[in-house]
Amino acid sequence: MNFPEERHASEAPRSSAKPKPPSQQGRRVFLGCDLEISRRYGTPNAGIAIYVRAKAGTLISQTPDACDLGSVQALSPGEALHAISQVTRDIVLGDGIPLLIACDHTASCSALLGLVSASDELPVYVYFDAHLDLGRNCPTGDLVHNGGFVGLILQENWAEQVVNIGGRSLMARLPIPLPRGFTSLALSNEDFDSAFAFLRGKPLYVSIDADVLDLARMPDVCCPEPGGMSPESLIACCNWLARNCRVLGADLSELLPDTGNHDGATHLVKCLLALSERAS
Ligand SMILES: [Mn+2]
Repeated sequence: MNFPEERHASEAPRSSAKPKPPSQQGRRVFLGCDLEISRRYGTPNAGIAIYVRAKAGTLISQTPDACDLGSVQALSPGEALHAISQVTRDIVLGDGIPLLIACDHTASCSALLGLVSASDELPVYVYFDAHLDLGRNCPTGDLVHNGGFVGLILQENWAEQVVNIGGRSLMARLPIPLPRGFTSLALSNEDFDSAFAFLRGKPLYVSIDADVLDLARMPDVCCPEPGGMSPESLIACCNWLARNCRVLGADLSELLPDTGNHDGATHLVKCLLALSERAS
């Protein structure tokens, strides 16, 4: 992958430029956001990145090439959006893979923008989600929220194409024409080689909404929908994408604290680690 000019030695070091942390090179870099950005739908989950660390922090610290920058320090959703974008950009410029743990799904937009600003190629935006988040039931232009941000990504051309996996909500099933550049795949089996053939070799940004998982197995999600993917199928899918595409960054959102022994946090962090596993 080519990087923007500021990465070249001849351009570097300007006194105002932040040096690239060498510890990030080639690493999976976790980043949290504990503030809700723009929740229109579902149960609020502020503080979820701290919760996920409490449940799955050991998994991160025991992964040799992973590190955790902690949560962005922000006093408002606007500040959080800006911080996520800046830090994601820095991670990508340092040749790391950003892995965001956020509250509402809107935060994904910000990480995608940070990644795009640091790269000379537009990724495919792949998101696992029971909902399409296209804002098709909202007034025109009302897209900056967790039920419309994918419509914003399409409208602003922030991705080469957009691919939903696991859409099953009522809106997702309505026979309304889908926007150009958008695909929704309902995986009925695990023949990923044929289902994902069109993604092979492409640069991806992958976003996981916890509600893609089977509600019976993982009920602790902000916008529950009956049915869904098994946890085993989701991780198999993540492994396929990591092996056959170039995953440049990923995120996780819309999870609630565990009400039983489902341990969605640990499973979903494993999915982020699977996605960011680079062939050595
Ligand atoms: Mn959703």
